[in-house]
Amino acid sequence: MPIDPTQPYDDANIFARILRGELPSNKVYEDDWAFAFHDIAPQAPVHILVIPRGAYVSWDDFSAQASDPEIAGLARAIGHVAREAGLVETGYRVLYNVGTHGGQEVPHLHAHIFGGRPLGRMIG
Ligand code: IU
Repeated sequence: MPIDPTQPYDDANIFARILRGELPSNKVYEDDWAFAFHDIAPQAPVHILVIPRGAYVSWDDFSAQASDPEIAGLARAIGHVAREAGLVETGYRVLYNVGTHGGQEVPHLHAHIFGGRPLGRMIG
């Protein structure tokens, strides 16, 4: 069920619980700004989610309210994870779903990294 991106941040959302270590995940990377793990239902041979440590519902509040170091930290983590996954030579896709029309289902900002096969013009 897609979320309303203007809803207040819910500290009990599943990715917040993964960040706090209350739920398991297949972690690939973490640093001061971001945490990355394999998507539980991969849509490509490589499908990794990268999330900020901060409490942001979507790209909307993150882009408006996050500090420059938080934004840079997430961007650098995405690039690092893609390089470590061996995706640079063949290329990859970074995608943020936002809100209802974007099909966002989990109300903690997450970047999808897709790779490992030709992705075509769009996913979704
Ligand atoms: P979306 O952008 O909110 O639509 O994507 C949510 C993603 O989170 C989706 O690809 C799910 O497979 C993935 N996911 C997950 O990896 N682990 C979970 O426990 C849940 C969703 I719930």
